Amino acid sequence: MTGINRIVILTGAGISAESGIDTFRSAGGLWEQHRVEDVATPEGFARDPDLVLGFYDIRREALAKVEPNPAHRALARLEAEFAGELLLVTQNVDDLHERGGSSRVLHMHGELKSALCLACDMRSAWDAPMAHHPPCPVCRSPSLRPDVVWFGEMPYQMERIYTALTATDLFVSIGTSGAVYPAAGFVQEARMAGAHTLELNLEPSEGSHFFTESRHGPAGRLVPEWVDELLGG
Ligand code: BV8
Repeated sequence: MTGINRIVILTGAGISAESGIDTFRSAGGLWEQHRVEDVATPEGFARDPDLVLGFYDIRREALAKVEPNPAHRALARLEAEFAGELLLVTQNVDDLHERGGSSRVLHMHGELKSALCLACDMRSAWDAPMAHHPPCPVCRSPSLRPDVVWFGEMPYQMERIYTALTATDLFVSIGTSGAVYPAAGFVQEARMAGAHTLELNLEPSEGSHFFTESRHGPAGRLVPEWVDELLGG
């Protein structure tokens, strides 16, 4: 594709599916095992903090047993070889983009490997369980929560994302159902700004009709193919 100088990419759970991480809405996915209200809302955390901390401990622990897949590595190649501006926004809280070689990743819904202290409001890199209420590395208070964005909470760096969406030439959505806002609305922002919009997903998402172009299949095949095409092989 000629004339592409700016790209914004949004990824969702589907890009990590082939690495063996549960998506949210596929059969047997994360939300089938738990009620969203119980494990991914501030109210759920207030009601039963140990249930929520345990839910995220299991997911953080699972990360050590999985590897990035060709889709993550293709986006790292794009970051290294694309001469224009690239913003990679992910809804995922896993670290597979980083482990796949991407160095600039915007985690709009936070990260499993980060802890937020409710006492001092500081964030710390975190790779251990949290259900036993360990002390905050900064203030020592036993007040850590997962540094992830729950339903009803404001996603991170929204200003930066919207600024990029209004100036981008190309918006690519990879492996997301388009079920959760504000991420699900990004395609419309990009379209209104005149960008070409491309969806790479296993099947049509809820927002498929907003995209100029949709390709359906596993990210592990579609993303390397698309990156090859964009970079000229
Ligand atoms: C906010 C982090 C406001 C935690 C997550 C009514 C209408 C519209 C909106 C709302 C509404 N009621 C409430 C809202 C707002 C709400 C929302 O959108 N609710 C939905 C359910 C209607 N949104 C929020 O609350 C957001 N905050 O609005 O704040 C505000 C304003 C001012 C001040 C304060 C606040 C916050 C939402 C963030 C929630 N956190 N995750 C955690 O991970 O535990 S959400 C979680 O689900 C993910 O992060 C992701 O964002 C979201 C969707 O998941 P996907 O990534 O899309 O995964 P999914 O399983 O759904 O789909 C996978 C896709 O991959 C599928 O399409 C599948 O086909 C495909 N796939 C599968 N395998 C492959 C594949 N594709 C390619 N290859 C494969 N191999």
